[in-house]
Amino acid sequence: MTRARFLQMLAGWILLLLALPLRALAFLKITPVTDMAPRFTVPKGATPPITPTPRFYVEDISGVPDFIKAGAPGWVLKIHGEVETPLTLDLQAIAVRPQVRETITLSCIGNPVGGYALGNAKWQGISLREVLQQADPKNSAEWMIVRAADGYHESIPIKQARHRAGMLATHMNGQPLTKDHGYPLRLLIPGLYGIKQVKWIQELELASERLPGYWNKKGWTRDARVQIFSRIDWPRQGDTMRRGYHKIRGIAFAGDRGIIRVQVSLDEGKTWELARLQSPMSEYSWVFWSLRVPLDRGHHSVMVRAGDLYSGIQRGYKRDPFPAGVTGWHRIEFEVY
Ligand SMILES: Nc1nc2c(c(=O)[nH]1)N[C@H]1C(S)=C(S)[C@@H](COP(=O)(O)O)O[C@H]1N2
Ligand SMILES: [Mo]
Repeated sequence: MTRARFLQMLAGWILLLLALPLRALAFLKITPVTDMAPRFTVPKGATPPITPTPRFYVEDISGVPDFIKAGAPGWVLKIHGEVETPLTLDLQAIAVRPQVRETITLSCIGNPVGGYALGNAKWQGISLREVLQQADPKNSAEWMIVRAADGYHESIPIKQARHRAGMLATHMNGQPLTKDHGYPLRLLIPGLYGIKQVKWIQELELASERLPGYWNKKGWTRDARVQIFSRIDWPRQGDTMRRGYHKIRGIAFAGDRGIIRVQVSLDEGKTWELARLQSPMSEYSWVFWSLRVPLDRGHHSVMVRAGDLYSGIQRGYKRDPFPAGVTGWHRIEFEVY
């Protein structure tokens, strides 16, 4: 063993010992989210309908891999395993296939109530469903295992992988994917949290058994279906404003299930008023809601909840992001003078 290797090991053990108390707390549910840490910014003004790429949240286990930093020389995507026709696609082969475009909102499963670790972008790429059709999975293929250049991996049931809008994306907001967001190729399947939307993809393996995903091995959900989410964007916590009419507004999102209503309460949940919905940019995009209300002098609170096509109204029960995404209503307080 070299000296450098020994020191590296020693550092590893010390870090592990330091991490142990944190882990113990995680078990007690005091700090349940120890290492899922999406990086995001809270926009100063109104939330733009399409999140500009530089302001789109970023989340990954160890940053951009060196191979990608170097420009991913000789990169290919391998589709193999339980298929009749294994495929190898390079960037040229991907560029000449029919292109699909869709607006899809992406949310980190670690996003807290009222949080900003979600963004909406216009994606372009090739249809995952068509690639799978061409590879021709055998009957034994139940799972699609996705592997990436940073060692990250996920398993997706083949039925979900065949989602009609599932995409292998090369472009985001009209530009080639940035390295942060998965250059040269990332997965996007509407309805699922970010943990399934693998960046820097190198391999799709069709298999009869699933391989537990990176986060699943740490106790997070195995299916990662997006929970209904709604957020108040204006007013902000602690704002002050003059008495009179004001427009409360925000966003709501439910993966691929479509928001059908948003309700707002100004009396701690005793009564709920129906907000106005803007038409969504796509079936898979967040929607903007607003409600014009008269406000009298005093201290106020506002809460929001949303409903989708299939799961009724958002539950008020506050649950941490771990292990399956937050539930609970966003609530803020403000003053009127
Ligand atoms: N290869 C790889 N893909 C990944 C991850 C990762 O760590 N490695 N993190 C996932 C998580 S948890 C999220 S929320 C999304 C975030 O995508 P973004 O950084 O483009 O916003 O990427 C997903 N894809
Ligand atoms: Mo995430």
